[in-house]
Amino acid sequence: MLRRFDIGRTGLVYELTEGWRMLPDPEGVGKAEGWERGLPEGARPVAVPSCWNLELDLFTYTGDVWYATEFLAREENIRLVFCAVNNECDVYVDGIPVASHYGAFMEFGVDLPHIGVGKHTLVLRISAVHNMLDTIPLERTDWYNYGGIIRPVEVHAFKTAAILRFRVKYELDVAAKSAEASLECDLLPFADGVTDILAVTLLGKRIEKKVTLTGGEETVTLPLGTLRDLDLWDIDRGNLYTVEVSFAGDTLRDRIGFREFRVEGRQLLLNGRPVAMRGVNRHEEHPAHGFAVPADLIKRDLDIIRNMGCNTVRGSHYPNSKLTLDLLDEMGLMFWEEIPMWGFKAKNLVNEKVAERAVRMHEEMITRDYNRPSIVVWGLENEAETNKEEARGIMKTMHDTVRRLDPTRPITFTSNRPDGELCYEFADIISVNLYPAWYGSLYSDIKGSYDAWPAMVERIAARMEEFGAGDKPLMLTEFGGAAMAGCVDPFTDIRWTEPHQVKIVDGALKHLIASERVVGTLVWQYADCRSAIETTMALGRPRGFNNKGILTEHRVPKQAFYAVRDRYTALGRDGIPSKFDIL
Ligand code: ADA
Repeated sequence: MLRRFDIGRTGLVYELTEGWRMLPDPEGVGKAEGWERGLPEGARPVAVPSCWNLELDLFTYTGDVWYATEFLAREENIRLVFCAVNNECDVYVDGIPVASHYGAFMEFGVDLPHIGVGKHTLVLRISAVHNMLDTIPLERTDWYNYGGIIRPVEVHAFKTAAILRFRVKYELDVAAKSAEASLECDLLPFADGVTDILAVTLLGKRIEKKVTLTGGEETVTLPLGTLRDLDLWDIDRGNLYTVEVSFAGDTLRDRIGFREFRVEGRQLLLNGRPVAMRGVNRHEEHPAHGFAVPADLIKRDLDIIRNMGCNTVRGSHYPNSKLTLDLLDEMGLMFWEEIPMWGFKAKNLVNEKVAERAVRMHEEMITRDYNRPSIVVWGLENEAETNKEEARGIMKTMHDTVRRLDPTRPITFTSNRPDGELCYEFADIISVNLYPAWYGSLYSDIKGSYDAWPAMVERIAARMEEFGAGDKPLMLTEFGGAAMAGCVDPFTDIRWTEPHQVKIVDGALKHLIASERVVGTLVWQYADCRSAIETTMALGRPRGFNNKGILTEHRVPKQAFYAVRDRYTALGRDGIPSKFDIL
């Protein structure tokens, strides 16, 4: 299944799932031996999408792996869309290098003009080697970086031009339920001087403009006028509208939703009403599938999350699949999207390659997802050394990039060093991750107690004031503790037991929900996930897993799940506690 709706392409579009073979290349001989023209004996059949670290002999392998298959071009011009490849890859078509791409979780397209109708070979060299200097993510993360073609490969076919994508931009008048809208469309001609009518259909209206394309890719803007009688997108109300664009024999559809999400003083407003983000952090991962999580499991995750009373999901720590976003849009769940920049130190933050890669990742993420009503905030990074002067340069660059590409959505990043934070000015919403009663090193003077939160919030708020961010909204975006499923001990304060996890998570929610200063709580984490080997060694991760899930990796609830569900479902769907709520 490509999407949850028909994207309407006139030319053939299909997912390239058949005929794949793969071959690890630990010695790096593939290029010298000409594997780009076809894989030698020994290549094994493989399903795509998939993760090679789930093959038993490749459980910890990160080096080069080659993949090959054939595709059928039913038109003269083809665009291959790689929904995500982890991490670095070279793409060869009919033995010729056509593209290279860096960065997992990011979609990229490869245009093959005039490739000609018929069968063609496709070969990829993929490497999932990460380091501790300039890769995003670094080698050390708290998730497992499964290598492979982790999301589908799509084949799109065109006659004379391609509608690559479009963005619908609008100014919403919430009270009047109307919007002043325009469309920005990226077009790619496959011949010189393609002239045709660019036509947009939305809400029964058809708007046209004559367009002539002379060179390469071009962005065309079209005013859509005032759109009236809109059913707004909102929490639990996935009101979506289909936009259809056609040009030069190609058609493309996307869905949009109209909503206003903004920051006003210390509050978050959705369609003019104060809301609090209540949710979980979710890795798009499963031990049997790695990152190639199947559609039914994604749907199940989101059903569980909504039934738990959440109105928000944080896509920690990377852009999620298009299918996940389709479902979030439909279900009326708010989403936080970020790039996989995790735990960067000062020396990484001043590295030029890191800055260049981070900017490109933000561009790719926003290019793919601009139209998504469910995405309400962009996250710049997670837990970097933003208390050091060295962080300010890259944080400003990333902030300015995101703001330029999307002036409408608030920007945030997560800080785990609120005492000395130097980058609050690059966030519209202040997001803090803290693990009292679990790690306990930060704020150690008030550590250990499950009731430390009111004092901690006061202290964070005081520091925000001091750093000029006193009037910004504050969210607690990670807190929690680990439990081994089924581990129950009569002495409930013992680490790794389920009751101990309940005390930590429930204790946090009790205080944070009651705090007028805090407008968001995101529990770490939705489900247990496999961790990186380096983190397992450094931080102690029994089973090699991050066990802070309130469900197991197989989505079996732990006791903490019920505690979170009770806290969240007691709130209205806007997440705001009633004044009469008693702790
Ligand atoms: C951090 C990080 C998470 C996870 C968590 C933990 O806050 O952002 O990805 O590693 O700590 O479990 O320690």
